[in-house]
Amino acid sequence: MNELRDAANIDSATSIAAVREAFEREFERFARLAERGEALSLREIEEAGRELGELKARYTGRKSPLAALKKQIGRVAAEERAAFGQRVQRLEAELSERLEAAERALRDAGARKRIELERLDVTLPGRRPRRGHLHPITLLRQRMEDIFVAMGYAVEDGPEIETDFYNFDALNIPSAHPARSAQDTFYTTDGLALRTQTSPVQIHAMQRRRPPLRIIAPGKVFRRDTPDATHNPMFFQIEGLLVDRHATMAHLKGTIAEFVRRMFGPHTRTRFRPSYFPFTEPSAEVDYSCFVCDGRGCRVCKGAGWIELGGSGMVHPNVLRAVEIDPEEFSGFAFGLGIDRMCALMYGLDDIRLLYENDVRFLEQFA
Ligand code: 2U9
Repeated sequence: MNELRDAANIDSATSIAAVREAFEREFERFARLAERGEALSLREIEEAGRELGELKARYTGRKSPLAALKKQIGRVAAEERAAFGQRVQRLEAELSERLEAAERALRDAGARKRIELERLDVTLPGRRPRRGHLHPITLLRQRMEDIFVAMGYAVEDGPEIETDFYNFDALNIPSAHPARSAQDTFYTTDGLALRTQTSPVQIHAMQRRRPPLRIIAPGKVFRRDTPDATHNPMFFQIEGLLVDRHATMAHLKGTIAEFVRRMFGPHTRTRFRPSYFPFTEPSAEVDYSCFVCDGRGCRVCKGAGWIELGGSGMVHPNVLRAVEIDPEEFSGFAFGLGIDRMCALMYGLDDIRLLYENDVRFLEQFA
């Protein structure tokens, strides 16, 4: 009987060691996993957690070797029972301590990983895209276009690179004219000119559609100027042209007077001064009463009470002849003004180049 008990005790003792050993073998990889939690993916951490749960159930659950050992306590010889019981308890404490530590480590690693992954909080409201707006020159051009369109003018467009015929000859600008020199005009290597005014657009338009016609030609023009506060080698202008039977200087004056009234208010007055341009005869420069002081004189009009608008005149017969319009049957008037200059004046810019620097802090003031 004693022998049998001893055998059972030895058996129990070896079982405890065997269970511990088997646990150690299987648990080892979780101890290592928990240590390098950072290097694992969230899926690996979660998978390890599940497997650890299974290991725990297998070693400490109802049908586990530990449960079997605990049941065995009652069957061990009375004098051995306390010692055996303590050893089983120690094993149990050891297993649950080690399992818990690994569980905690994996849980922490998982939580850290999740925070890391969720650092991009998709529930945050989006950053509103900054709303753009048109360039001040474009805004001003559109205002002018609207006024002329309302007066029956069509908006025409054309190339920025032209032959000498369209940029000069058809406009009655003689070959010897200084504007044609490479000093004043940009030429390509094959002898084409960057248009120095938008008039060539209107030469094309007159060739394409016969009079009567009313057109405006807004766009970029190029002149070989050294940039300074009031000059830029590229700037914008808008030109207008009317060709019809019996068109007179009175129509020109009435048209421009109405334009400035619509542009600056109904009280705005105009003034015409004689001038000279090769493409118009007679020619006149146009001033309008200052939109700030209404003619009394201020800083904007430099005390004059008047602001220069641009040039104008009756289309030169040679220009009409160049596009095969009979100057005996038709006459026309034309005018031109610089958009940049007007823009600078209206917004009180002291330097025209600001309009081309593309500094958003400047441009967004025109939203
Ligand atoms: C055709 C015939 C004649 C357009 C005209 C001006 C006078 C003029 C300047 C104003 C300031 C250019 O931007 S600026 O430097 N323009 O003074 N322009 S008459 O005359 C034309 C146009 C087209 C076929």
